[in-house]
Amino acid sequence: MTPLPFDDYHALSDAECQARIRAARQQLGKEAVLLCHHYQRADVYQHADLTGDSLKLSRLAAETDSPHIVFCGVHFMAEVADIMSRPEQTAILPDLAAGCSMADMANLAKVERCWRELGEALEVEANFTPVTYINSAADLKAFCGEHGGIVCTSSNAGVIAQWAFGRRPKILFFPDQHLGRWTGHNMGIPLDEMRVWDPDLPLGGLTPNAINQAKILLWKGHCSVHQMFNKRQIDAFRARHPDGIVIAHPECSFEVCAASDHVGSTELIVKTIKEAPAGTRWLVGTELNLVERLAREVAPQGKTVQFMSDIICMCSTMQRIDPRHLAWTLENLAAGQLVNPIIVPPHEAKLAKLALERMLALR
Ligand code: CIZ
Ligand code: SF4
Repeated sequence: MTPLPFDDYHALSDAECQARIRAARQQLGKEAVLLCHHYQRADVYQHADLTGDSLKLSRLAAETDSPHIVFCGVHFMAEVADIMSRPEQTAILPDLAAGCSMADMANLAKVERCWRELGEALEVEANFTPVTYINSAADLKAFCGEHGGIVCTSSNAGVIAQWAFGRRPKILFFPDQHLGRWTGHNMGIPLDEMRVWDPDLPLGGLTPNAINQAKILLWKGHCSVHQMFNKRQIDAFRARHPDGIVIAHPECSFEVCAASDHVGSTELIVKTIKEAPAGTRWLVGTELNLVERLAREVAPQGKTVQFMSDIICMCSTMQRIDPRHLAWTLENLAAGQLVNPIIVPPHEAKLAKLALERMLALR
């Protein structure tokens, strides 16, 4: 049997898609569990069994009995779900084009070259702990597993960095320079001891002396969504609403984080605003779908939630998981056809799991 072709779904109306998603889910029952990341669009999010950040979702997925984990998120998240779930479970990404532009800013060839070049400047395995943000491909997590390194998320980066410094005096942090810088800053590391490694320049654009003096090398990567926020937007909000509270994701620039009242992961942003006193007003620097959903949820308590940017910026890759792709995936599953499974090669999965488990052991 060949899978149902996606082309047949292009012409479906939104209402038809929604009805077909519901029918397929009914038919599948416990055969499939549907996970949705906080950044997922509302017309997909409404079908979620489980919601959360990438880490929470992977933990929850592994706890379910369902053989099929339909991950409405981006590629690296489905990889983590595959690695952390039981062998008989399969992670599925409804559209394989749902990548993460930040994760794509580092790849294994470039990280291996960086490691080699650092090895020419000093004894790299004795000096650097590699730390990868969870927003990275599985082979980079495996690299960390193999070289005494670890994975971090935006919720636990501080604890992870402490662990890393406990093992070796320096950190190579990839792929998000902003999360790395903010984490180092919170540990009291001066900005000039955190240097950007540009993977497109020889020796990262640094001198051996600069490398020797640095505590953290920050990979030159960033999130295209979170770079849309700036301090001018915060200043304008504070001028209009002196009692307003500003909360930002650590993928935002250092300037934005430093000008905010709170900085934290999506889980922290959601929790902080949900638990805040009635009547408070918030400016939020993270993805639009999350902010709009949160605004609707807390409006009945008289809380006002406003998006930080004046222009619309969504995670366009996450957005690719739309009702058409979801209907296509689920109807194929209901017909006994597996489409878009995400399978991390076993050798890579084993090393990546080592780096993930080192993280999970810490919290
Ligand atoms: O780890 C995640 O889910 C991401 C991408 C962000 C966050 O802060 O939760
Ligand atoms: Fe990647 Fe940015 Fe999208 Fe998060 S918001 S998944 S970091 S592109």
